[in-house]
Amino acid sequence: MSDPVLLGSGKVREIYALDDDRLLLVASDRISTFDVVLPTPIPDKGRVLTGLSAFWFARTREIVPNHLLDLGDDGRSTVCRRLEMLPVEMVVRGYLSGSGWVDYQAGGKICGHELPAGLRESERLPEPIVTPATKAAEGHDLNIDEDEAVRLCGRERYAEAREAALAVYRFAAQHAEQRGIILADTKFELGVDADGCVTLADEAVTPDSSRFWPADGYAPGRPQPSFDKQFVRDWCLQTGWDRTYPGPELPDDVVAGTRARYVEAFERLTEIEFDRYLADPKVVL
Ligand code: Q0Z
Repeated sequence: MSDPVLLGSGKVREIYALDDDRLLLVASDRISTFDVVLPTPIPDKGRVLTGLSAFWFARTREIVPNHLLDLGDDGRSTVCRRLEMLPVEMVVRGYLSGSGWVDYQAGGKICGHELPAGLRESERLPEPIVTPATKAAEGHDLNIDEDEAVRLCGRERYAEAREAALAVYRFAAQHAEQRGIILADTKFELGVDADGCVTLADEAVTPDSSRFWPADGYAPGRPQPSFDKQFVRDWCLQTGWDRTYPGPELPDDVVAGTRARYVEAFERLTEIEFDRYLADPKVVL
């Protein structure tokens, strides 16, 4: 068996080929805010995200097949089935935020979905919507309407991916709400396996792919604080940072406070002590 071959790097993780059929995803402790990776890592952030993702894959595998094959003993690596990825990301939105709020304010629609008039920022939508996006080469995703997504994926493929994304969002949002966390929106990547089966891939319902809001204090009409990153964002901005590269180095108390928020999200959602995960990552499966 040969060494893993690096296939690609994201802002905060790497992807390797193990062989023709399997990949290794490795989540680092790097953190990005306002699209800039900060020079200071958050200890265990990659383990929290890997463990959470594996938790959701394990609990939704009967609803939607997924790529997960195994978890590494380091807690930050996932062995997964190599798929033919769909050329669109599936964002499911249950609340009005981010680019959805921007697009709604500009014309009452998000990716072609007509929404009721008079909705406020961060308001819960009448029902969750799927807003596909294409992966722009560098950085930002481009929202597209569902007709365009059908052209890119094929009608049947898109319909299957859409239903899969909605089903996993509904499961995770209900689970999270029962534990005091609002899953405002989340981005899924799906692929097709060797048998033509639409399969959930990449990471699932992590703080990096989603907006997690504390249910406590939720109030529409303004942006909501991020469950995981608000500490970091507030501290960075109060230094006078202009949101361009490079970001500021974080002091120890901001690192510790941010780590505690990630661990709290993990423990609330999984009901598993994070130290148990560190001792044996497979406890989430
Ligand atoms: C995921 C990405 C990362 C950079 C490719 N199961 C799969 N089969 C085929 N391709 C992928 C997957 Cl997950 C795949 N990405 C996103 C992940 C670093 C980019 F860790 N790219």
